Amino acid sequence: MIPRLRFFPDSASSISPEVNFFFILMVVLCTTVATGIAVFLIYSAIRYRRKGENEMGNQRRNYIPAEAAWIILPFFFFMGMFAWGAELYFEIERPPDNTINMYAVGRQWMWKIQHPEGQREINTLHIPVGRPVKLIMTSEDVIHSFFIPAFRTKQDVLPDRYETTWFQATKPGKYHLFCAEYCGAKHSGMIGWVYAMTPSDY
Ligand SMILES: [Cu+2]
Repeated sequence: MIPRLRFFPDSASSISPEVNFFFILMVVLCTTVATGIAVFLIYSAIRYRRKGENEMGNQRRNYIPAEAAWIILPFFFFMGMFAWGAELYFEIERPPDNTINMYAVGRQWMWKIQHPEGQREINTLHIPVGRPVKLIMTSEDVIHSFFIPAFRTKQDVLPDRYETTWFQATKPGKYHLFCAEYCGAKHSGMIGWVYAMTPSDY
């Protein structure tokens, strides 16, 4: 049987639907504009090609409406995308006030997690669904990156400083946790699981 082709990882956090939507919009908009330019370029090259030895170019200068249109329209489209992207970025970067704070330390080659109640775990992270969780992270050695694709969250983790990230799981399940910054020989083994649990199980 052919496995079903999947374009997106699971979508399981409060921000992931908007990130998906924004991503699709960017792809559609950029593909449309790039295709439009390519088609117009090819059409013009054929339509206005030099047809004989003696043919001289006939330049039309300063056709203001067309020039204004291709400056102003894309400007508003792309500024709109920028504004939306910035708004989404702030939402992703700024944790809400009522987070559960946990600690994560990256080292070659594992993730060490500590819960506020003191429990520790390695390469696994258990969180309750429906509550925002903030991770306060650092690294013991080199740069790592804490990446949970299903939550659409990725944060570089640096030695000698603290980084934070936050997420709120919306669906119970088991999700991949990766290190997304090449950090040495066993970088590919620096993986784990996030268990999003119903509050009663948690
Ligand atoms: Cu790493």
